[in-house]
Amino acid sequence: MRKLITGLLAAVALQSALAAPLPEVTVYKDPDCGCCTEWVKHMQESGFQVKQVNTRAMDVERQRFGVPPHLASCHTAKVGGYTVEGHVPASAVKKMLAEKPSVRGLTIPGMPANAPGMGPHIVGALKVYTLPKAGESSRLYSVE
Ligand SMILES: [Cu+2]
Repeated sequence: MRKLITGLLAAVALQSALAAPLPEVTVYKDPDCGCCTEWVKHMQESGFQVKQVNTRAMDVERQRFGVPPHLASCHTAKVGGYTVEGHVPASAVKKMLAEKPSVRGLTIPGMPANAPGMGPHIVGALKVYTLPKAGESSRLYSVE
């Protein structure tokens, strides 16, 4: 019985965590980047409020947010204290916000054709990696 109650309480806690309002996303991107704008639309359609910051110095922003060149993509976002690099699907961002992993954030390095904002998202074929904290290494976070 106690197990059942604990389980129910956990379910309720998870549900209220999921129902919590999504934090605002701030996206740093080049003003001429078309796929970056498409990713912004994807995030908005997934329920996020998105603030856009146009800049011609993305390499400076990436350095500021701790994104190493080999994990870099076209735009960098901040959400809930995490950094999100590139065309990471909203589903993975929501998973991270719910799970609160001890990482700097998430990335999809480069610009794969099947990622949201690039082309049709082939669900189950998109690998999302962690943006590691200093001294740690990147690992696979989820397949979306
Ligand atoms: Cu892109």
